[in-house]
Amino acid sequence: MSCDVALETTVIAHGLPHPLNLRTAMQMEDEIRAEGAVPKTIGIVDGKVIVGLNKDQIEMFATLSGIIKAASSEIPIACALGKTAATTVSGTIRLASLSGIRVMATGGIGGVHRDIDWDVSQDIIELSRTPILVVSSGAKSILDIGRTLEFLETFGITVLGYRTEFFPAFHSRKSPFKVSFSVNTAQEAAEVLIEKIKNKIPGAVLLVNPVPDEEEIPFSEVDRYVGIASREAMKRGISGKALTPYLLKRLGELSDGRTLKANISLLKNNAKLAAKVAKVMTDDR
Ligand code: PSU
Ligand code: MN
Repeated sequence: MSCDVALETTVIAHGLPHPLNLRTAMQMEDEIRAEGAVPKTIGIVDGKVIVGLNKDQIEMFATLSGIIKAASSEIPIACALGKTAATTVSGTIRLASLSGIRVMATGGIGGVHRDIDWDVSQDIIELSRTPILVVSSGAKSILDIGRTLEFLETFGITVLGYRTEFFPAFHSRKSPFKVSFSVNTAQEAAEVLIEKIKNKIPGAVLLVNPVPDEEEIPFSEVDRYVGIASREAMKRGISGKALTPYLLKRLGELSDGRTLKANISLLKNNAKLAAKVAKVMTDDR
């Protein structure tokens, strides 16, 4: 089994501003290499799926405007029409899994949006049918975390806290919600995935890893910004695929760049943990 860690391109193209996006993408790859694993950043270039983009290609995702945001359902469209598309968590784990990759790192998964009827991310559906371990810092604080957790449960996604008893809220180490189970080592986390696969239980393991202390922003503070940004989005009629990028951008402005700092810190930290899990998975085989 390979020692690969999959990384997404949506966070590069739509989640972080230039030039921080490029720097962070390269730093995530470096974190993975430093642990002795292999980073595979995934995207679609001119209709071709690429598992393991090179530096020039990553730079293109970081700088070009008008790149499509592809969840799993848009992969066939991008391929058939020869488009360049950044893959979300759902699109990335689908393609990673097809290549036999068993570990992915991201910032926060998509989930159930607040105050909007039925905006639920495809991330949840894809996590429910893909045998992969995804390291994330919980769900983005722009979401309804309680409802997102209920959906994770309904769809049979195995949630594991990494050295925490709380479900993290992306920029904050704790949300008001607890996780039922946690692990203390990458080894334990890898074993949970191995057992899930061995017992033929479809779906992913979501390993939730809180943002490092130094960059944490208190939940109540982020919550206030999210309230402001969500009301603005509603007023301006921003919805669907454009909503997550808009909210992330506004949080950065409202917090004087602190949400950005937290986002970058947790992305690197998650890449490192994912690499540790990938190492165990290979050494075990
Ligand atoms: N994590 C981040 N920044 C991001 C995302 C995750 O730190 O931009 C992206 C992921 O690609 C995730 C997507 O799959 O946001 C969810 O978008 P939506 O809510 O439209 O499903
Ligand atoms: Mn959505």
